[in-house]
Amino acid sequence: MERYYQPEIECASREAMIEIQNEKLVKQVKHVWDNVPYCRKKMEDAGVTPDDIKSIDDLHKLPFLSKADLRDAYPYGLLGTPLKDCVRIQSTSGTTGKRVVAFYTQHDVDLWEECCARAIVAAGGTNEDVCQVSYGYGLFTGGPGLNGGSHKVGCLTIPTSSGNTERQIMFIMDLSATILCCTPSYAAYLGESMKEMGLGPDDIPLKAGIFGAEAWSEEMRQDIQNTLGIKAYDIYGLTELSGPGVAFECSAQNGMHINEDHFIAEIIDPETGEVLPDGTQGELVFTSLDKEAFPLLRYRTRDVCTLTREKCSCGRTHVKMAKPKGRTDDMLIIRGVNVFPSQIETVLLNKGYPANYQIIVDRVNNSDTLDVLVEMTQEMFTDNLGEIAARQKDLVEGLKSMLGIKAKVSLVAPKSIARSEGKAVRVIDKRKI
Ligand code: DLL
Repeated sequence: MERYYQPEIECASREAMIEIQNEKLVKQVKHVWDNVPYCRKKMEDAGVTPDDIKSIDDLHKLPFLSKADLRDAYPYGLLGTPLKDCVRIQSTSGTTGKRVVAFYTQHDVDLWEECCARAIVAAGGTNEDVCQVSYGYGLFTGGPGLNGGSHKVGCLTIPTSSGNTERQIMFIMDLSATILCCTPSYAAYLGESMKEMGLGPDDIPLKAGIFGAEAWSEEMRQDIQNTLGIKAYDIYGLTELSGPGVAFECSAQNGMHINEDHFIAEIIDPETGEVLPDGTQGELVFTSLDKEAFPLLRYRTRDVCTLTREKCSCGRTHVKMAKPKGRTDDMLIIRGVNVFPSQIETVLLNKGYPANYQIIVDRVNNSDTLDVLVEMTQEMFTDNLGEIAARQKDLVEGLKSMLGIKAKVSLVAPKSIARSEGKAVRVIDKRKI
């Protein structure tokens, strides 16, 4: 039987949800206008005042907020409350530019943890579960978010944080962890390490995993599920909006319910900014409805995906987002063709390779090159050059039919590509160096 953390909200009728959103949006726009001069100026420039926003139908009138705005306003420019009312910050890694620092009041932390609790219950979690949180703790939101959610559900929480794989496995086995929370790439690595220790799916006490923070394919889900003997659920979020738990998967495992009582989602054309209908692929934009300290209106995530309102078998009514295909800024343009790393992953996993690969893009003689390093499994590993050549040819053909362009494939020895304990770095774009 499907269980919910907050059934009255998670299964609310569409009409009830629209009413909640209308009321919260009007209040939130006024909050931003009154307390965030940076955004008030943007609204004034766009010729909009809070009086123009009477319901969610007026959302499109508000200007977008982008990562560039967050950088401009760093560190305090988007604060919606006095600093003395804030109790926490979290921050992004800043690998693609200046760090984003997000602020939280206690109310904001509570909402965030509630969203994570919904995700844990949707994955079957109860107060009888032992939940191992192997996302990094610290400035990254993964550890703190799932930790808070796990407490709210009443699970026994094991805050291992990321890394130290042997210790992770020791805790899973000794304390009979039933739920594992970490990035999918780390889950795959834990699975690989357990297999090497002779542990099969039936020996591992885990029953569910809550994996997110990076794009992962359906094929990778199957792989992790089979190795660990669990159901693997996707979870999505970003620091700017709180962290994990903006959206999460249910028993249907085919898309993530967005916590619509806290976040309104829109899909836009990244070029024109036009709002696109459900089912159309575009850039995901979020409006946070009741965050106090960091209240973002129409924030452009740069994540590419689709939304659907089809009835879900789990009984939840919130809109679902498909697995993000990647980010508009992750999208590689190779010889004019758009390539998402997740498409490459799909080809590799479908052909029985592990999710250990590296994509190297370069420009040689004014032409883009795409090199894919693919790790062989121990069973495939051979010194028979003919066999390797045949495998490489098969992969080149598979990639050509998925991407429409030719890639060079190199098969490499098992364990030769560095494993990640957090978000995996799959792409090296030398054109940018
Ligand atoms: O990654 C929050 C998080 C932690 C989500 C743990 C899930 C689990 P940031 O570091 O700010 O926050 O990175 C946010 O990561 O815009 C997406 O591009 C990507 N991302 C997050 N979850 C998913 C997912 C956390 N399930 C950025 N699938 C987002 C694909 C994801 N991409």
